[in-house]
Order: sequence, then structure tokens, then C-alpha cells
Amino acid sequence: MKLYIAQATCSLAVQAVFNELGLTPELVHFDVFGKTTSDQSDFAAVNDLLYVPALQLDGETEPLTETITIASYLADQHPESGLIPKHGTIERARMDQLLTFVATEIAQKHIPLMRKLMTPEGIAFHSNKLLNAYGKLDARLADGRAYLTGEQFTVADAYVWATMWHERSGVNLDHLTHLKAYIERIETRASVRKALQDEAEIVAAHKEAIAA
Ligand SMILES: N[C@@H](CCC(=O)N[C@@H](CS)C(=O)NCC(=O)O)C(=O)O
Repeated sequence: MKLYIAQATCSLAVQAVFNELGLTPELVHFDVFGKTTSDQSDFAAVNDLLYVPALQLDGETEPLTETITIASYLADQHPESGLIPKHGTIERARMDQLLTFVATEIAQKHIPLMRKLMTPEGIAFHSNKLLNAYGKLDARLADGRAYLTGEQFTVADAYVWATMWHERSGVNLDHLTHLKAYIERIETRASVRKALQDEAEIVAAHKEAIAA
């Protein structure tokens, strides 16, 4: 399996899920600004919309894209991991609800803010949406649970952790103390530490290759 990632992006969620499962895909780094890849392949041939994550599965011609789809697919293949509830249950519907919320109300709200593409009105609108969305997560964690759905780390936690881009977006979340403690808890997990380490290594190697 080949996983296409980019630095400090939502692909970290998929890396964390892979690591939780003890699986090691081949990583390929895509530089979203320079448009090059660490293996010199043409990323447009993988995903012509030019975004990560994208997962090339063995035996499949077309790569799997979309963070939710890839993370859920991997977790579904390993139900014993507890990373995602079983299809067709109310718990799974709630998980899908949460994942969609993270994708649409958090990740995609951050992107134009981080890229400084917005008018002052747009900044205020998106910042307020993000404050409300993170406020919902903080409120959920207020009962002392370790993770968003209870004591079990899930794909939703991997996704929220991977998209904590508030500093780059200029959104202050200091008042959300439950959320802060939760992210710190996630950061102690071996799976997310390895994701960051693997990412740092491949990004450094890619930069070196470009500079050479
Ligand atoms: N709908 C996609 C969006 C993925 C996405 O926005 N990826 C960002 C990184 S988090 C990216 O690769 N952006 C590069 C670009 O759009 O130029 C998903 O949910 O996975």
C-alpha cells in the first residue's frame, strides 16, 4: 500500500490510524505548494484534484481518497482495534456524524483561513464557526471522558488531532481547557508520535532531494 501525505495536513489522521493498526504503508510526500512528490511520481495521475490523503491499495487501480473514507476503511478491516463501531449500528451513525462534522465544520473551515484567502468578513465568519465547532467538542469532553466517544481512541480522535490548525488560522482556543487536555493526551500516543516522526523524516528527505 502506498499512502500519499503532505506536511502538517489531514493525512496525519490516516498515518495515525495505520500506526494504531500496526500497519506500515509506503509513504510518499506531496509538496502541495511545489507540486512535487518524494518519489518523483506525478501526483496528478494519482489524484487530479491534487489533495491528500490518497491511498493506493494493492490490487486496486484507482486510489482511495477522502480522509474519512480511508480512515474508516482501514478501521473497518480491523474491527478488533475498536477504532470504529460496526456498520449499521447507531454507534456507527454517530461516528459518521462526528467524522462529517470534523471534515466540514473544522478541517474545511480552517483551510481558507490558513491560506489567508479571506476577506475580513470571511475571517470573522469562519473563525466563529470554528469557535462554535471546537466548543461543541470541548463540551463533550467536559464529563471527563478520555476521548470523544468515551475511553476508546477512535478514527474521530485521530482526525481531530490531525486538524488542530487553530494557531495557523489565528483562532484562539485557550479557553477550551478540556479540548487542550484531550489533545495533550492524544499526543502521548505512540501512533501519533510515530506519524509525526515519519512525516518529519520524509519531508526532510524530500527537501534535500529538491535542493540537490
Ligand atoms: N475532501 C478531502 C480534502 C483533503 C484536503 O483538503 N487536503 C489538503 C490537506 S488537509 C490538501 O491536500 N490540500 C492541497 C490543495 O488543495 O492544494 C478530504 O476530506 O480528505
